[in-house]
Amino acid sequence: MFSTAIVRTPGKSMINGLTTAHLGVPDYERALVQHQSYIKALTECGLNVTVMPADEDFPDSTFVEDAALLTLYCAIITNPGAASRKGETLKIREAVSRFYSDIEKIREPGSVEAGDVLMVGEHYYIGLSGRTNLAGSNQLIRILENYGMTGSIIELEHVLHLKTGVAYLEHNNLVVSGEFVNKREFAGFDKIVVPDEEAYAANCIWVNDTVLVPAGYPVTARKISDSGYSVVEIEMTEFQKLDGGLSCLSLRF
Ligand code: CIR
Repeated sequence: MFSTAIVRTPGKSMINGLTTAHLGVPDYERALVQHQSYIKALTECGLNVTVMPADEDFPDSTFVEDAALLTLYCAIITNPGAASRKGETLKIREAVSRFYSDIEKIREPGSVEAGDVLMVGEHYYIGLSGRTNLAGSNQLIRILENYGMTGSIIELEHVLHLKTGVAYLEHNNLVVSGEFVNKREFAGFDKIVVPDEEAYAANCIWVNDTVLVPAGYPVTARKISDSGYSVVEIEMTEFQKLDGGLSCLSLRF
C-alpha cells in the first residue's frame, strides 16, 4: 500500500516541454485543472500528497517520476538522460529528504529516468531507452542489490520510457501494449492487453487497489475494471501533448 505522494505543479514554461507527440501546445490553464483532479484522485485513494511549487526553469519538471526512484528502503535520485531535465533533481532531492534518510544517486556517465523503472514487489525492471543508458542501469542494479532488492534490464524498441507501455497493477497483473505484449521477460504475468488504438492508456497507475486510467480509453478501462479494480478516469490531454502519462506526474511510496 502507498501512503504518500509527491507531485509538482506544472509551470507556464510547460509549453516548452520536450515532446514527440504532435498533438499541439498544452493549454496551461487546462493543465492546472487536470493536475488538480489528479491530486484529488490520489487523495481519495488515501495518500498524503506533497505538492511542490512550479519550477519555471524546468519545463518538464511536473513529470516528477523521472527524477527519483523511491523504494521501501532508500531513495535513488536519478540522472535524467535529457539534458534539459538534469537540473530537476536538486529540488526533488530536497523534497524526498523529508521522507528518506538513505538517499543514493545515479552518476555520470550513467543516466536513468525513473519512467523507465517498473517496480514489481522488490524487483525492478529497467528499460534501456534514449534516456536510460547501460551505465545508469548497472549503477541502479548495484544500488538496489546493496539494499537487498534486485533489478534487470529490458531493451526498449519504440516507446519513450518503459512505463509508457507497461504498468503493474499488483496481484501479478500487468497492463501491456505494443512491444510489451509478447516480451519474453514478462511471460509469467497475467496480462491485460491494451489495444493499439488505446496505447496511451497503458500508462495507468495502481494506487491501493484503485487504478487511475486516462479518460477516453473505454476498452482499457473496462478490461481493468473486469479484472476486479475500481477505475478512476482522469483527463490527461494536456500532459499527453508532452508525452507524459499518469505515472509521470507523481512519486508514490
Ligand atoms: C519528457 O520528454 O521528458 C517529458 N516531456 C515527458 C516525460 C514523461 N515521463 C514519463 O514517461 N515518466
